[in-house]
Parts: sequence; structure tokens; C-alpha cells
Amino acid sequence: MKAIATTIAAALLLSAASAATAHEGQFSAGQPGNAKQPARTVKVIMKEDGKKMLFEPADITVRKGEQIRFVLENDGSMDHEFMLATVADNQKHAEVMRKYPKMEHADPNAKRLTPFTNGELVWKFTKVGTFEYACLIPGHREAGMHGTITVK
Ligand SMILES: [Cu+2]
Repeated sequence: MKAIATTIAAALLLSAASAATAHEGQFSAGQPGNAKQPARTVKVIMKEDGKKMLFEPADITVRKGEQIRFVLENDGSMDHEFMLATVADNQKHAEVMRKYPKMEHADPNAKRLTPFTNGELVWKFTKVGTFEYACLIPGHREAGMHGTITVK
């Protein structure tokens, strides 16, 4: 009986650890920016529209090496978040969030905003490719809350 309890405890620890690693060091879209360095400002609005949820704009193009100051504005009536990664990482991360819906992010590539609040995220795009910003609160990405960043 004690062995079973130990196994369960170990399994719980493991799943907590994998949830934590999903949040660490995975900066697939580049690297955290330096707010003291010049940056181009890009405003992104989060909102709901009927059953849809969206970001405006839904497409952003940046140059490799460019630093962007995302000025985020939640115009919706719910919490929303801006999570910057690859599509694959966001899909994986969304799975984890379905299991742990109360998960909060303190990562430099993410910002969560309560209704009618603003926030900023400075990011340096060091890699050419296609990346995504998405709201990973369960159901939101599926309702349309994702946008594409093309780095050229
Ligand atoms: Cu959302």
C-alpha cells in the first residue's frame, strides 16, 4: 500500500514538473527584449465579437533582429492573454492549460490582461520564420484568438 502511494506521489510530481518545463526556456520566437533599447511599437487589441474572440491585427510582419514593443489592450469582457511562440508550441501549451486551467504565466513571452486593461511586452525577433501569438485560456484560441507573425 505504501509503495502504491509513493508511485502516485511520484507520478503527480512528474506531471507537475512537465507542466513547469512547458513554461521555461521555450522562447521559440526569439528572445525577451530589452526595454532600454529602441523598439517599434505595435498595438494589439484583444476582444470578443459574438462567439468569436480575436486579436487585431491578426497578422504582423517584422524584420529579423527587430525589437517590437507590443502595446496590448484588452477591450473584451474576459481575461485574455498574449502568448508568443511557434504554432506547435502554442498547441502543446494549450493542451497543458486544458489540464491546468488555473495556470498563470509569468514568462517574458506572455502577458495576461484582465478586462479593459493594458500591458506591454518587448520582444526581439532573432529568427526568420512564422510564429504565433495566441490566447491559451481554454477555448479562446479555438474561438479565433490567434495571430501570425512573419519574420523576414
Ligand atoms: Cu482569450
